[in-house]
Amino acid sequence: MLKLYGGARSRASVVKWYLEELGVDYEFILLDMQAGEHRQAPYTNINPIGKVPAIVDGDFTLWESGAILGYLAAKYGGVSDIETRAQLDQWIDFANSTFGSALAMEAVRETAVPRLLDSLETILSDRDFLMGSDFSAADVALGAMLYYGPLMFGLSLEQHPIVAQYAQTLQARSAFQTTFGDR
Ligand SMILES: N[C@@H](CCC(=O)N[C@@H](CS)C(=O)NCC(=O)O)C(=O)O
Repeated sequence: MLKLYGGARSRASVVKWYLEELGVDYEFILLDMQAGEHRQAPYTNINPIGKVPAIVDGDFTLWESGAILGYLAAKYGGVSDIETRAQLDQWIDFANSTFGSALAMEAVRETAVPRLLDSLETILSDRDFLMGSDFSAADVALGAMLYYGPLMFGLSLEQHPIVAQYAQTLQARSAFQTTFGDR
């Protein structure tokens, strides 16, 4: 069975959400991050960088939540063509890197985040999900940022009602509720 390694409130939840969406059987292995289990062997044999999440799927090991989402989409989510996979990676990179960095970096947050939200407001005005009419791993990556943003960085979606509605729709999904609902 696929093993997902994470900490009690960690980005492993992003991967957990998508595994729940896909209905893939998995075992969640909770590391005691307070005790530094993620920075010691045996976990560093799985992720030598010492961060979570990571997965072990049979003989295959992978870390970085974005890479894991792309892998799961290809292996269990029916994404088989190169172009679709590339567009998925584009959105996952956008969420985790471009949007995530803008949110996390205080020096640019106030200017960069509204600009990105303006673009998303336009993009999401003609589609339900980032990849079009179907929910995908891209929505997990961005949806997680739109969930963590208000909690951790004071992100407000008040000026961006389409993005706010998109975030609400994602958070109403049962797989999201199963993953984040008890927080
Ligand atoms: N870009 C990475 C971020 C991984 C990351 O920073 N994880 C945090 C937990 S949310 C971590 O392992 N922190 C422990 C540490 O840095 O010691 C991903 O999305 O997988």
